[in-house]
Amino acid sequence: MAFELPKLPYAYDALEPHIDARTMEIHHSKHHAGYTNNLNNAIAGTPLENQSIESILKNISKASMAVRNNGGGYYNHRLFWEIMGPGAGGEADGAVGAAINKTFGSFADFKQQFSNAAGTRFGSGWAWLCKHSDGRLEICSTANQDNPLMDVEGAGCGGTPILGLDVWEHAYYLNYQNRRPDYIASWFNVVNWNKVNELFGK
Ligand code: MN3
Repeated sequence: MAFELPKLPYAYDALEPHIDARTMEIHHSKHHAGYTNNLNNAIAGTPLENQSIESILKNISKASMAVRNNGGGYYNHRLFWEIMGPGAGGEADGAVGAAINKTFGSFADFKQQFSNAAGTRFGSGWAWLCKHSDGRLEICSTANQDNPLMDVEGAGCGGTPILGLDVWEHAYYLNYQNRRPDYIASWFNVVNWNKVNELFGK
Protein backbone atom coordinates (compact mmCIF):
# COMPACT_ATOMS: atom_id res chain seq x y z
CA MET A 1 0.00 0.00 0.00
CA ALA A 2 1.58 3.23 -1.13
CA PHE A 3 1.28 6.31 1.06
CA GLU A 4 -1.00 9.02 -0.29
CA LEU A 5 -0.68 12.77 -0.12
CA PRO A 6 -3.49 13.74 2.29
CA LYS A 7 -5.96 16.34 1.13
CA LEU A 8 -5.68 19.64 2.94
CA PRO A 9 -8.65 19.93 5.33
CA TYR A 10 -9.15 23.59 4.21
CA ALA A 11 -8.46 25.79 1.19
CA TYR A 12 -4.98 27.01 0.34
CA ASP A 13 -6.00 30.58 1.25
CA ALA A 14 -7.76 29.62 4.50
CA LEU A 15 -4.84 30.52 6.75
CA GLU A 16 -4.28 34.00 5.33
CA PRO A 17 -2.98 36.49 6.32
CA HIS A 18 -0.80 34.38 8.61
CA ILE A 19 0.24 31.86 5.96
CA ASP A 20 -0.31 32.95 2.35
CA ALA A 21 -2.09 30.81 -0.25
CA ARG A 22 0.90 30.51 -2.58
CA THR A 23 3.13 29.20 0.20
CA MET A 24 0.45 26.70 1.23
CA GLU A 25 -0.06 25.52 -2.34
CA ILE A 26 3.65 24.98 -3.05
CA HIS A 27 4.24 23.48 0.39
CA HIS A 28 1.44 20.95 0.03
CA SER A 29 1.32 20.16 -3.70
CA LYS A 30 5.09 20.24 -4.31
CA HIS A 31 7.03 19.68 -1.09
CA HIS A 32 4.70 17.28 0.72
CA ALA A 33 3.86 15.53 -2.55
CA GLY A 34 7.58 15.14 -3.18
CA TYR A 35 8.26 13.56 0.23
CA THR A 36 5.30 11.21 -0.29
CA ASN A 37 6.41 10.09 -3.76
CA ASN A 38 10.04 9.71 -2.73
CA LEU A 39 9.02 7.69 0.35
CA ASN A 40 6.96 5.35 -1.82
CA ASN A 41 9.86 4.92 -4.23
CA ALA A 42 12.29 4.27 -1.38
CA ILE A 43 10.18 1.52 0.24
CA ALA A 44 8.84 -0.11 -2.95
CA GLY A 45 9.63 -3.82 -2.97
CA THR A 46 10.97 -3.80 0.60
CA PRO A 47 9.36 -5.10 3.82
CA LEU A 48 8.66 -1.48 4.82
CA GLU A 49 6.05 -1.31 2.07
CA ASN A 50 3.42 -2.90 4.31
CA GLN A 51 4.18 -1.02 7.53
CA SER A 52 2.49 2.01 9.04
CA ILE A 53 4.45 5.26 8.90
CA GLU A 54 4.72 5.22 12.71
CA SER A 55 6.22 1.74 12.63
CA ILE A 56 8.71 2.77 9.94
CA LEU A 57 9.78 5.86 11.91
CA LYS A 58 10.19 3.96 15.20
CA ASN A 59 12.73 1.69 13.48
CA ILE A 60 14.27 4.30 11.21
CA SER A 61 17.83 3.60 12.40
CA LYS A 62 17.73 0.45 10.25
CA ALA A 63 16.42 2.23 7.14
CA SER A 64 18.13 4.29 4.44
CA MET A 65 18.56 8.07 4.57
CA ALA A 66 15.99 8.31 1.78
CA VAL A 67 13.37 6.64 3.99
CA ARG A 68 14.41 8.73 6.99
CA ASN A 69 14.20 12.07 5.14
CA ASN A 70 11.07 11.35 3.13
CA GLY A 71 9.28 9.26 5.74
CA GLY A 72 9.84 12.08 8.21
CA GLY A 73 8.68 14.60 5.63
CA TYR A 74 5.54 12.60 4.92
CA TYR A 75 4.59 12.21 8.59
CA ASN A 76 5.60 15.70 9.75
CA HIS A 77 3.59 17.56 7.11
CA ARG A 78 0.54 15.34 7.55
CA LEU A 79 0.52 16.39 11.22
CA PHE A 80 1.30 20.02 10.36
CA TRP A 81 -1.79 20.46 8.14
CA GLU A 82 -4.03 18.89 10.77
CA ILE A 83 -2.95 21.04 13.68
CA MET A 84 -3.65 24.26 11.79
CA GLY A 85 -6.96 25.68 10.66
CA PRO A 86 -8.95 28.81 9.86
CA GLY A 87 -10.62 30.65 12.72
CA ALA A 88 -8.19 29.04 15.16
CA GLY A 89 -5.43 30.29 17.42
CA GLY A 90 -5.78 31.77 20.87
CA GLU A 91 -4.79 29.97 24.03
CA ALA A 92 -4.91 26.20 24.37
CA ASP A 93 -8.02 25.01 26.19
CA GLY A 94 -9.38 21.70 27.41
CA ALA A 95 -7.14 18.93 28.69
CA VAL A 96 -4.09 20.03 26.75
CA GLY A 97 -4.51 23.59 28.00
CA ALA A 98 -4.51 22.30 31.56
CA ALA A 99 -1.48 20.09 30.90
CA ILE A 100 0.38 23.03 29.33
CA ASN A 101 -0.32 25.22 32.35
CA LYS A 102 0.79 22.44 34.69
CA THR A 103 4.03 21.75 32.80
CA PHE A 104 5.12 25.21 31.71
CA GLY A 105 3.40 27.42 34.31
CA SER A 106 1.22 29.35 31.86
CA PHE A 107 0.29 29.47 28.20
CA ALA A 108 2.55 32.51 27.78
CA ASP A 109 5.51 30.58 29.20
CA PHE A 110 4.76 27.63 26.93
CA LYS A 111 4.52 29.93 23.91
CA GLN A 112 7.84 31.53 24.74
CA GLN A 113 9.63 28.18 25.18
CA PHE A 114 8.11 26.71 22.02
CA SER A 115 8.94 29.86 20.02
CA ASN A 116 12.49 29.71 21.34
CA ALA A 117 12.85 26.07 20.24
CA ALA A 118 11.57 26.99 16.77
CA GLY A 119 13.58 30.20 16.53
CA THR A 120 16.90 28.74 17.60
CA ARG A 121 16.79 25.62 15.40
CA PHE A 122 19.75 26.30 13.11
CA GLY A 123 18.93 25.73 9.46
CA SER A 124 15.96 23.57 8.51
CA GLY A 125 13.88 21.65 11.00
CA TRP A 126 10.89 21.48 13.27
CA ALA A 127 9.75 22.43 16.76
CA TRP A 128 7.58 19.95 18.64
CA LEU A 129 5.29 19.59 21.60
CA CYS A 130 5.28 15.92 22.56
CA LYS A 131 3.26 13.79 24.92
CA HIS A 132 5.12 11.06 26.78
CA SER A 133 3.46 7.75 27.66
CA ASP A 134 2.97 8.95 31.26
CA GLY A 135 1.08 12.02 29.98
CA ARG A 136 3.96 14.43 30.52
CA LEU A 137 4.49 17.19 27.92
CA GLU A 138 7.85 18.25 26.53
CA ILE A 139 9.13 20.74 23.94
CA CYS A 140 12.02 19.98 21.60
CA SER A 141 13.29 20.62 18.10
CA THR A 142 14.80 18.43 15.41
CA ALA A 143 16.86 19.04 12.27
CA ASN A 144 15.78 18.36 8.70
CA GLN A 145 12.74 16.02 8.62
CA ASP A 146 13.63 14.10 11.76
CA ASN A 147 11.01 13.81 14.50
CA PRO A 148 10.68 12.48 18.05
CA LEU A 149 9.24 9.13 16.94
CA MET A 150 12.57 8.15 15.38
CA ASP A 151 15.04 5.83 17.12
CA VAL A 152 18.08 7.89 16.17
CA GLU A 153 20.39 10.45 17.74
CA GLY A 154 18.98 13.94 17.32
CA ALA A 155 15.34 12.84 17.32
CA GLY A 156 14.47 15.29 20.08
CA CYS A 157 12.63 14.54 23.28
CA GLY A 158 10.84 11.32 22.34
CA GLY A 159 7.16 10.77 23.01
CA THR A 160 4.44 11.40 20.45
CA PRO A 161 4.23 14.74 18.64
CA ILE A 162 0.88 16.48 19.21
CA LEU A 163 1.97 19.85 17.78
CA GLY A 164 4.66 20.59 15.21
CA LEU A 165 5.97 23.73 13.55
CA ASP A 166 7.84 23.60 10.26
CA VAL A 167 10.69 26.13 10.26
CA TRP A 168 12.16 25.20 6.89
CA GLU A 169 12.45 28.37 4.80
CA HIS A 170 9.99 26.86 2.28
CA ALA A 171 7.32 27.20 4.99
CA TYR A 172 7.58 30.99 5.24
CA TYR A 173 10.10 32.61 2.88
CA LEU A 174 7.66 34.02 0.29
CA ASN A 175 5.83 36.07 2.90
CA TYR A 176 8.34 36.52 5.70
CA GLN A 177 11.74 36.21 3.93
CA ASN A 178 14.36 35.93 6.69
CA ARG A 179 11.96 36.95 9.48
CA ARG A 180 11.43 33.55 11.07
CA PRO A 181 10.42 35.05 14.44
CA ASP A 182 7.53 36.93 12.75
CA TYR A 183 6.36 33.71 11.08
CA ILE A 184 6.46 31.86 14.39
CA ALA A 185 4.50 34.57 16.19
CA SER A 186 1.90 34.69 13.41
CA TRP A 187 1.60 30.90 13.21
CA PHE A 188 0.12 30.80 16.71
CA ASN A 189 -2.97 32.45 15.19
CA VAL A 190 -3.72 29.33 13.13
CA VAL A 191 -3.07 26.57 15.67
CA ASN A 192 -6.11 24.29 15.88
CA TRP A 193 -6.20 23.48 19.59
CA ASN A 194 -9.26 21.26 19.11
CA LYS A 195 -7.12 18.93 17.02
CA VAL A 196 -4.20 19.14 19.46
CA ASN A 197 -6.64 18.19 22.23
CA GLU A 198 -7.80 15.23 20.19
CA LEU A 199 -4.20 14.06 19.71
CA PHE A 200 -3.44 14.65 23.39
CA GLY A 201 -6.40 12.45 24.37
CA LYS A 202 -5.19 9.46 22.35
MN1 MN3 B 1 7.82 21.77 4.99
